[in-house]
Amino acid sequence: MMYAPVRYSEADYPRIDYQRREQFWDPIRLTLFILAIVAIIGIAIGIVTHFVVEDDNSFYYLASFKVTNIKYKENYGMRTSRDFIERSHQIEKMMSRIFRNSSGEGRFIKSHVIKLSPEKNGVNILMVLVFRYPSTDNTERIRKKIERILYQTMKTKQLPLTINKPSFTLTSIDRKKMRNLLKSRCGIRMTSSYMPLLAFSSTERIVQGRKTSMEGEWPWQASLQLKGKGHQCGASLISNTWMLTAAHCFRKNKDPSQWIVTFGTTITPPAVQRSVGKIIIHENYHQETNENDIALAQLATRVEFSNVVQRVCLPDSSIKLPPKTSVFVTGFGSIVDDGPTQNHLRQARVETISTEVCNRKDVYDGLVTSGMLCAGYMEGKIDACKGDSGGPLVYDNHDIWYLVGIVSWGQSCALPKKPGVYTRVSRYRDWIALKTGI
Ligand code: 4AZ
Repeated sequence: MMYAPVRYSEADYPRIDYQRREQFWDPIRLTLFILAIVAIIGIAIGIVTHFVVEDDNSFYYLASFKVTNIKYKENYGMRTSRDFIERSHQIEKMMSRIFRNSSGEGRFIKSHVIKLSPEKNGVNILMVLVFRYPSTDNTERIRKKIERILYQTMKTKQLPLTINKPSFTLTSIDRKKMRNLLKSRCGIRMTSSYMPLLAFSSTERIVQGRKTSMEGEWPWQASLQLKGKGHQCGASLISNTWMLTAAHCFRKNKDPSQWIVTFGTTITPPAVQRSVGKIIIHENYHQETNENDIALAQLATRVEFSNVVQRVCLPDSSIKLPPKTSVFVTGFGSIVDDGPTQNHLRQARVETISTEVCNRKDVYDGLVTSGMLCAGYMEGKIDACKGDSGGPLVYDNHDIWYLVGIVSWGQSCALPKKPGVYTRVSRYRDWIALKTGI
């Protein structure tokens, strides 16, 4: 069908104009317009994030004060003593109670007691406090705020410890100073104690563990590698030169010059690398029975402690972990029996199992001796495996981590009634002191 040709007249112009306007929103212009809107929203979010999140800075303070309602005990001088640990925990808990509610959501991060010293009619306490405030806030203003909160709480709340107000001093310190102060303490992670340990809910498969997500989560973990052959075993840093590992790691090669050590959550690239200067294998290590499966390796040059490299605490010989205590094993070992080494560090939560149960006929039938510790699950599924050997089994006592076991042996990995067997570190406390002076 044909139409008669259109005759344009003046009256038609508005229509043409209308059509032009419609064409303005052609696909290219529309895309550009949407992109511009997205960019504006992005920049706005960026600005907000910059002020709210990125600029959220940590502020460190050194607090010193006298507590008058307790008496000094000699063991307070020894940081690994039960007395020191219990008292420090009480003080840290009190600080958390004071600041967690009053200083605003998430402002108070953590506190650590550095030193307890004798004081006439009481005990002097030196501790660090970590807060997070936007960096637009100034150090002095925050210091005043902290003091105000503390004094207010002292007036209004019944605290377990009586703080002598005139003795209280609060000094702002920088991150480096704080790290130096905490250097004297072992088993501390520089991650917030609020960070969740997701291994509880993980479905990933050490065997059925999970990848550690944060650098510095297990800062004492080391990888022992043979030159040219790669990762062989795990190890744990116990001072700035000494590491604890399993004797069986050196079965094939005891020559220190053939070994290197790396730290960090990945083997490649490592955060820090060192040569090995010395290897000390327990004199009574028995390959056939796995007894005394413990060795020391000394780094050729010391490591600097940092957020990602830190030493773990050694437990007193008196430490007792009841059955079903929650502990963590970490390593670069395989995730299936006879599988390959993992480049990314993994962790798994396991539970201690009594030697009595572990020695049952249907479990290890008497093979577990007093220098060994069983951990895992009777139903299997979660366990250390090949390549995790020599690595740490650690216990968290109020945010301070202790090396309670060294991955040693087991029948295969994660089988029912065949839990992991670890060297019981507390049994070797004197041997370690004898060899290293630690
Ligand atoms: C190993 O071969 C090994 N399931 C280490 C740990 C365990 C088993 C074997 C524990 O090095």
